Amino acid sequence: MLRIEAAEIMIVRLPLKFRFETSFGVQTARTVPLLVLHGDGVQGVSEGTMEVAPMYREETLAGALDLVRNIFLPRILGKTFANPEELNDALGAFRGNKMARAMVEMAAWDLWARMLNVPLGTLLGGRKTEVEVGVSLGIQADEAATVDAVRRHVEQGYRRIKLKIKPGWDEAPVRATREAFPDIRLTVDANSAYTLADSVRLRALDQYKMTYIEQPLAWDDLIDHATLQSRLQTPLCLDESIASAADARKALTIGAGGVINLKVARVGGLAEARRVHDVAQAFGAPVWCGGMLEGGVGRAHNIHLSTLPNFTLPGDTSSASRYWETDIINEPLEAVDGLMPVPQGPGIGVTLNRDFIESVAELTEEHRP
Ligand code: OSB
Ligand code: MG
Repeated sequence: MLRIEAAEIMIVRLPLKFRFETSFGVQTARTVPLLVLHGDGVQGVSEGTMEVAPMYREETLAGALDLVRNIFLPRILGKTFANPEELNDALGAFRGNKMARAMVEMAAWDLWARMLNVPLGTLLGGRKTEVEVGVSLGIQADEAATVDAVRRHVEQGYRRIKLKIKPGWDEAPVRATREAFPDIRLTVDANSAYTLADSVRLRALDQYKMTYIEQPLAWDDLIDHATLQSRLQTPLCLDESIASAADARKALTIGAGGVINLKVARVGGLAEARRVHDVAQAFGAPVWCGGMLEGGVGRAHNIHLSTLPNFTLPGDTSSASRYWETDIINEPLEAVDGLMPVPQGPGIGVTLNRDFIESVAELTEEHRP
């Protein structure tokens, strides 16, 4: 049984080691919300991926924390559930707000796996002991800087290079990268910066033999992506537009893309992520695990999810040391030759670095029934 005795919310601000520019803005730090659920002498932990401002999708950190504190936690504190799915049902049948909900659900899964004394990936049905990973590289100053950044990461063994693009900065970095590295697995991510009116520009990318083009069109669109896909040879990969297994089914039914970037929080938690994984598998569409510049807790969750069988393309879960001088967990999460070891031990297999968290926390709260 899953008994929820108490909860903690913590917020830490972590400076990024690199400047991360995408079509929607520049990030130099992350504000990381953490949720710890306590029960029967065990603790389960999760990390929120919503940002302070709604640039990627519509959720905000403030809105999500308000929901977690005032709606979700009161429904589970002091209560007992048969499993994480039953706990998720108790959160209520609300609209949207998947990232807020995922925070609670993911902590419950970690707690559950620790109570059962099994790795989270195993509990979800995954088998791998290491997962293939690539990197997501932000927009660089020019072609030379792009090729330099690509070279550094290819040399480290990353299995796929993803370049962020935007209108006016698309074919140039792709061409330069392809010329320097004819054989690497290459992709681009536009984070919704284009419209159907850009079809011809996007078609120019077909010649660079990329594995996929990620989320070229609007964050909430499927229909235009299907139209665009009919005009391109390169498969489209959907990120922002997939918020549920139903979205995945609809997208794959209408041919809005051939690949799904699966982010747990975006779809509302691990159980729904597994359903997205299963739908894609039924359609013969590969999935890979996306990243949101997570700290060690979110990163560990991502690695465990990636052990499921239809994660057949390298994910974005690159080494923690790329991002942070000091992480929020005690264990290193480092890829070797593009393979990220799955942390063993119960649950997500990592532990909070409480001393570090306390030293940089902007907020810590305890909630009891
Ligand atoms: O679109 O995949 C994305 C980061 C923040 C928001 C959206 C995205 C990303 C990344 C970074 O691409 C992936 C990572 O290294 O965690
Ligand atoms: Mg993306």
